[in-house]
Amino acid sequence: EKEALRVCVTGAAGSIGYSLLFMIAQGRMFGPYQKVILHLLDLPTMKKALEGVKMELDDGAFPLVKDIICATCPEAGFKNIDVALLVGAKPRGPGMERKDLLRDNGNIFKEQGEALDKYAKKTVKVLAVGNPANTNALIASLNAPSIPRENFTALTRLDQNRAEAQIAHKVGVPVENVNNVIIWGNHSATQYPDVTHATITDYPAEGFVENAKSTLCDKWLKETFIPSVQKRGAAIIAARKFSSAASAANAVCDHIHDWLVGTKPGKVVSMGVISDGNSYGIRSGLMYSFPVTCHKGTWKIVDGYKIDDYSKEKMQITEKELIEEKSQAVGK
Ligand code: NAX
Repeated sequence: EKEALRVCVTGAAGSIGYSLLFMIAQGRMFGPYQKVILHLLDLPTMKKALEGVKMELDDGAFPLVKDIICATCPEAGFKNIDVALLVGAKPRGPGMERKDLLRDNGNIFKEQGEALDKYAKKTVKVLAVGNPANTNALIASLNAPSIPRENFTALTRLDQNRAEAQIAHKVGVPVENVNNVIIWGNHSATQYPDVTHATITDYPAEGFVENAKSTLCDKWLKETFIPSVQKRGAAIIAARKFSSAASAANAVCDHIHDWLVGTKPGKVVSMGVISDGNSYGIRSGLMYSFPVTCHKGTWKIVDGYKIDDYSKEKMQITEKELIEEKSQAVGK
């Protein structure tokens, strides 16, 4: 039997945590044979609520869950963990500016980076979900110098899933037939959802390629598709009065599954990863979302896509925002 993986979910008493923990327990993240020890981390004020979540997880009688640990400090939460899902963050309150959020959550991710450095396994795989996710991942990484920078990532898979679903609806194919839509840059309204390199397979009718081309016309892509992917989070809040939770948890499972297990041949996914300065002209040292392929816990940026002028401009707008966030967060 494989050894159980220790997986920490921060913000485990929050909305995303509530969906995510059950998906992990069901095997959605690591497959049907991999046992897990769940570390539930939240603030001390949420101690009681955490115990409630643990009670419900117990009541699921999940064969894959070997143990559940409730923690209200990063030491206990991160002790010896293999995977860190950094969901817990302060939500943006009324009247709060993006830079206030950056400061408050920056402090959380600094503290968590330091704690990962001290207590987690050196091979720990880290995913930042709490916003601003990209810069939070970067801050955590900078504060965990003994863990490879490649082990820190940010979630843009929800954006990719949203984009692929919208394309599938528009052209009328099952969603699994749409692949390789790329999310470039920041998980924010400046992100660039790019269909230039996407593929749509198994057209339902002859001549569908032509139909798809006219359906996915430039005007629709630029004026409807791109803004609606960029603002999908806000649309969910407007409709549900709460931010995306189950769809975010689902995307977290996709991200970690593909990273640890590997992407299928020919399949490209988007992840916020550290830029190396050699890819698509993006400045090095930013946590930028790129197209990647993964193999057993490693990722590689897919090189060689031809970038047109429109895409280049969009990729630079979101790069600029990440440079600004970085300079506010770490002063460089
Ligand atoms: P909730 O407010 O429901 O839950 C957050 C939980 O985090 C709370 O239980 C809180 O006590 C806890 N928390 C706060 N500070 C903590 C700390 N220092 N250590 C441990 N726990 C802490 O928010 P939820 O809806 O679950 O969303 C969580 C985060 O995900 C938010 O920052 C949100 O903006 C972000 N999102 C990111 C997405 C992405 O694609 N990257 C999409 C979904 C979501 O909007």
